[in-house]
Amino acid sequence: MIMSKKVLITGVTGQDGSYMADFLLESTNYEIYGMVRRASTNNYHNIKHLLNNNRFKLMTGDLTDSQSIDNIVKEVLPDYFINLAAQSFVGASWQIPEQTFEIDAMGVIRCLEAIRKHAPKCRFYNAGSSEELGNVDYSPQDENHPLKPRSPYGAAKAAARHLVKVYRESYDLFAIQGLLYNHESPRRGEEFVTRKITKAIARIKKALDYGYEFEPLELGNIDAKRDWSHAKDFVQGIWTMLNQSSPKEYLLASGETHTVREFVEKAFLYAGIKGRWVFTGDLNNTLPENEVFKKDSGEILMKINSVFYRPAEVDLLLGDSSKAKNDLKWNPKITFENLIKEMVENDLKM
Ligand code: NAP
Ligand code: G4F
Repeated sequence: MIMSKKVLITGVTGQDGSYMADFLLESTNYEIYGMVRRASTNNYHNIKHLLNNNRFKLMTGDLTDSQSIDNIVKEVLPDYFINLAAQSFVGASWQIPEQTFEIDAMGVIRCLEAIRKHAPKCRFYNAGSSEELGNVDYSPQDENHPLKPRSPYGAAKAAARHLVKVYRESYDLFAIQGLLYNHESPRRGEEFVTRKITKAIARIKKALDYGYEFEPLELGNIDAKRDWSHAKDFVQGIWTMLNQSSPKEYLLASGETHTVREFVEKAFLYAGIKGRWVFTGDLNNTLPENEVFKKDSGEILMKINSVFYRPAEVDLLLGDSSKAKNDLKWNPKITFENLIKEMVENDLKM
């Protein structure tokens, strides 16, 4: 009897993990093992549609607990181990730097050790980030750009990149860390800027439609530039990376960069709300915190709150994914505009 292959996905309750599970259940006949950590309240909203699928099984483990990772790998003996779990919010990584490093760097050692001991033929993917490049030297960035992180999160992911390489070279493991730029979707966590914007727009739209007062959306640095894509396109890229003949690492990005400001304008427009940028108060006062986005009728839609500024910022991200496109035939389909439309429409429906 031919045994079905087994894929272990950590971070399955998150954005990428849940799309990866969807994609593999649809496009393969493999058994999918999703690792979840114990939580006091239910956080299965991204995977509730999978819970009755008999090829989808949940395993309890935690990247901070080596015994649990070891046990899961020993029991499942996966053919693929896709590590998407992380403390993934850059902003929080200054408040919880130790926990961020514990999960995002030490957690990767725990995965690699378990694979080395129990499943050395398993193909391992670790989720790398454009945050590792940080204060960039040139644009667009490519796979050769030096690691220059600006946050505890970026530093932890950079450490993980070195660890993956060390284990690959020391033990001949198929272990890679992709270099992925920002990717979003209706399943994006609510504190990340794109989803924070689309959630707030849905709230504001309702208030405008019913004629009641509302609090504006509050953001930090709206001039930061990001290279945004759709998470669905990226999980396919990750899977292609894992199925090459040899373990090579690739950069996935859209090749376009946009400011947070642009995202705000377009997202409001897609919700049917027209706004414009205005400085409030004294005419000479062009400090960022004095700029607002408002309707001609006077309602303030968005204002700056310095609480959301970071101790150090990555000002510009723009990736060149031509290697992935040429070698892997990776072909992302969802445009920046369609990504925003989908996110706005989803939040308006909720
Ligand atoms: P996400 O939605 O925040 O999901 C993170 C997942 O990690 C959640 O399922 C979370 O579980 C789990 N997790 C957190 N700490 C854990 C621990 N100690 N043990 C086990 N599981 C834990 O993140 P995402 O956007 O899908 O990103 C997936 C991966 O790609 C992350 O590693 C992220 O750093 C990286 N990345 C993301 C982007 C992007 O733009 N989205 C770009 C580059 C790299 P709970 O539900 O229990 O919290
Ligand atoms: O949406 P963000 O929090 O994403 P960030 O920091 O770029 O990190 C995301 O992408 C990385 C890949 O580059 C991933 F590795 C990481 O896991 C995560 O998925 O912030 C985007 C930009 C930043 O410049 C931030 O300063 O938006 C700016 N921003 C302005 N106001 C804000 C806000 N970000 C958040 N979250 N909230 C604000 O109010």
